[in-house]
Amino acid sequence: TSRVIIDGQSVAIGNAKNILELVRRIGIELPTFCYHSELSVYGACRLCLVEVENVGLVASCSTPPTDGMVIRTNTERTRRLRRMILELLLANHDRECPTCSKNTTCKLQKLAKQYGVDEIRFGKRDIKLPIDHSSCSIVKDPNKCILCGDCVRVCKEVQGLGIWDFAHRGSKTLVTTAFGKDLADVACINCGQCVAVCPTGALTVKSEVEQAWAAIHDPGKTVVVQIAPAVRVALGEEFGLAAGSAVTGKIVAALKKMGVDKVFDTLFTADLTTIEESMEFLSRLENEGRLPLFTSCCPGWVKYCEQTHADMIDHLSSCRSPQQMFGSLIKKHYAKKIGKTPAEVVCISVMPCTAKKFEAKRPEFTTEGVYDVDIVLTTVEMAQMIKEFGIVFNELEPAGFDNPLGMGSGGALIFGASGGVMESVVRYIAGYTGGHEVGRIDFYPARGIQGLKEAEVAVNDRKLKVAVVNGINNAERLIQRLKTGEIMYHIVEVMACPGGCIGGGGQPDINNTSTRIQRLNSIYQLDAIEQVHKAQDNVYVNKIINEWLKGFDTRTAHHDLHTSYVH
Ligand code: HC1
Ligand code: SF4
Repeated sequence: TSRVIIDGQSVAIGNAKNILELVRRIGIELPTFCYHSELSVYGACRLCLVEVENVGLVASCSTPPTDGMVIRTNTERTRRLRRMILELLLANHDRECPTCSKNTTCKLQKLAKQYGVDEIRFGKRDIKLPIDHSSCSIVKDPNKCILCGDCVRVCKEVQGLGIWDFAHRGSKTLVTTAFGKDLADVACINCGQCVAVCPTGALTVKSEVEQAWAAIHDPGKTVVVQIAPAVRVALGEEFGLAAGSAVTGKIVAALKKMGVDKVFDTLFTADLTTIEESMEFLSRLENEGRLPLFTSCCPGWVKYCEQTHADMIDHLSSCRSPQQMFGSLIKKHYAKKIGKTPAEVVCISVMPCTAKKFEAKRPEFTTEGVYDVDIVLTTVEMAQMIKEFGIVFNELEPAGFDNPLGMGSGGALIFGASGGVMESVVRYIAGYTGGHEVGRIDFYPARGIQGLKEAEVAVNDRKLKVAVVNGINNAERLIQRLKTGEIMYHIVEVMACPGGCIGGGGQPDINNTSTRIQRLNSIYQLDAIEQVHKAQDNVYVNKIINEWLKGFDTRTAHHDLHTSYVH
């Protein structure tokens, strides 16, 4: 077998694509801004350079290993050059670290410290480019961009959108949108994947923390919070817990300490979504309606479908997402029950997602002139508030959700992972059409972080073909095959983020496949121990729908739980 020698140690090349992978294998972490194992190799930042005997300095990320290579990772020259690169980047950088939202999580800051860069010998940049605040989800500060191109590649390669690209040359080079338009005016679906890979404060999530504190501190407001499925298996990482640690009860306890009035669960309306979407599917199936049915929970996917495949909008389920069904129930019904107007109740959601901020601001999701969901906090923003309040999170005693919207099935919980909506619908349909108790249904073909999953499921005498995709690039490929007639499905679940909501742009570090897998496994473990397995077994959902909406399939239910799309 072919081998190389790295720092005196012999290493088999195996299937390594580049030297960097081999260096990692021997337990050495080389610095890099632009290398992500799941994206194409760009080789621009040069920080990962190593010395190869008889060759000289090479970027380890873009150099394939060859038999007999003798490599040194740390030499006088690599050290000097790495520090120089960092110094030059800092010289051209807006050095506002203490007030930057990436302070302490910025990679440039971290590496400057790690490599002992304590002085910058070059002048300070004097130009200040305008900051783009136009998007509901993302803030772009070009003054902090180091041109690593990570955002360019993730948007192109994972989402197939290509919102970002390099413009101009030399010292004027910028990463920007087409024609330098505001982010709100381009086809960005707000998924936040570019924010997640950005090593500095150039791309950040638009924070709604201030609005949340203002609502909590306003005695005239009743503050109601919903917590999304994927948040509970990720937030703990912000407090040093292992990836996938389930911290549901601690999040509820923290919110209660902060003084919010009610803590409810998005799982409640995820069950409602399963029921509504399954009924919609069965009706389309019986009445030869538009199939495949596309799921509509993911606002990034919905925006993509609207802007790119207007001819396929009729395939989208008319169901509002669980977040928006929740907001609708709160503003249209719960407020009245507690004797308040919709404006007096502030609905906050805690989501793993940056696109949910955009979804909440869609004009159709309002009641009596106020938004159904007023504030959307990401998992990271929630953690920030817990830290700011001084709550010792890891020592919190878990607390339970409030009623009546605090209860959800295992089927609702798995919404947080790619394939979960599909599995939940399958659980419903199999139970519903069978007409008798069917017990637990574990639909394994829908599980896992793969970009495309396909399966067949037998319901009564029919075979249903289903597909699950995550990543818009994968969705686009599937749509092309649907359009040519090469494939046919009955239901297609689409989530924009790799792995589904567990890998959402609002979660703590998602640049790591094993983290995503751990969160996903944790979701299914929680589902396995959940007593209530299927949406239809959630008695609270049945009770509320009958009391508040006068039953399923009524005019009120249709009006409050469904939506229409922009052609
Ligand atoms: Fe998701 Fe959903 S599962 S979209 O992935 O349908 O954000 O977690 O809350 O709305 O339930 C996100 C997660 C979330 C909705 C639900
Ligand atoms: Fe692309 Fe998503 Fe970033 Fe928008 S948020 S620019 S769609 S990666």
